[in-house]
Amino acid sequence: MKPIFILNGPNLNRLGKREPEIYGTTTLAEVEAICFDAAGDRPVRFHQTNAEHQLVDWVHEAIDDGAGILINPAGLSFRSIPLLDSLKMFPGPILEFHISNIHRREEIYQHSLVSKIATAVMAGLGPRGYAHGVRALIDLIDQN
Ligand code: DHK
Repeated sequence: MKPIFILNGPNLNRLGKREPEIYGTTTLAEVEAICFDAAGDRPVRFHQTNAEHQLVDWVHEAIDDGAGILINPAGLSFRSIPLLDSLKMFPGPILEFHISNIHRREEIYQHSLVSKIATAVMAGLGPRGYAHGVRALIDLIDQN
């Protein structure tokens, strides 16, 4: 069974301490455990990086190996053409996930380039919302 790729962008390694009023107090390690639990017997590759090129490299791995991608591009959502171009090559479902509701935040956070290619977008469910994202992605995979 092909794995799902759960990819997280810059600053998400600081979850739990980073602006808890926006992102909550759940740590990235706890988010990872939530994702593995929600995935059941579906294999998971869970990554976080602060580097754009590393995120692109993981998307390339998913192109060759992955059944689906759940991605929180974080700040790379809004300006990264290399990330958008890599996602365009992915043949399976892509679920874009944001912990916060980016549409009611500052203007700079309201126009995601990734949304132009994502199969579905989730935003505002908080860090525990990753579980819903994983289950929704698996459902999209099973529909294919
Ligand atoms: C996370 C970030 O780091 C921000 O740059 C995005 C996103 C929002 C989130 O809500 O998960 O704007």
